Amino acid sequence: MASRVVLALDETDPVRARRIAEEVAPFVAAIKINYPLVLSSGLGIVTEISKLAKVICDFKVADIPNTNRLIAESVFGAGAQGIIAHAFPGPESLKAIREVDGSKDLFVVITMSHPRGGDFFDIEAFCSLALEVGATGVIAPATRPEDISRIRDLIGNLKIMSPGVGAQGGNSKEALKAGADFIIVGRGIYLSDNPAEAAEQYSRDLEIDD
Ligand code: NUP
Repeated sequence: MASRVVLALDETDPVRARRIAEEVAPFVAAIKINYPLVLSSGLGIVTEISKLAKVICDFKVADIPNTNRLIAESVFGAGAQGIIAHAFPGPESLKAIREVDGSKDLFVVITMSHPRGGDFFDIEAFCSLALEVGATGVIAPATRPEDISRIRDLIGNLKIMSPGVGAQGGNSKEALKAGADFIIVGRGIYLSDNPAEAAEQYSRDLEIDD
């Protein structure tokens, strides 16, 4: 059975983060690493964890094409399989990431999961941008399944990864029913007493045939 769960490893203690990654890796499709862990532990943590699981760097890259390219070179060079970028800087900024290494995964943020997190995001324009640049997939909020459904209709078969499950109030099954391929869970796993068990439980709840 393939897991549809992505761990958001926002644990800032590198020792704990390494231990959680080792325990949880067998039960997740990927481990998402964001600024809190890299700022506390250095980019080397991406290399270490990418030996245990597929790593997606959630750096919400949002710069001019040249800077996006430099960031993507570092991230992919460190061993990450994927990167998350913002859409609003436009097609050239996203294409610059794609051109670093077309075999890596690029996920584009369409709208965000927190309260009023969608106020400044243009779902339709960002979905067409994700298609135009050949993104692997998009980030869409489990806290607003109605947005996931709308995004699914706009992006065809691009992958949808949905954060906001658990601590932010979103429901994993609702997100999948609305069209998500993967759910992203952070605190619901890494703050639990038994992260491996929590990850396995989230994963089992969403079981699908390979
Ligand atoms: O819209 C978004 N919402 C969100 O929570 C886009 C994201 N990338 N995230 C990230 O997902 C957030 O930065 C964190 O790393 C993770 C959710 O963590 P948690 O709320 O499950 O602890």
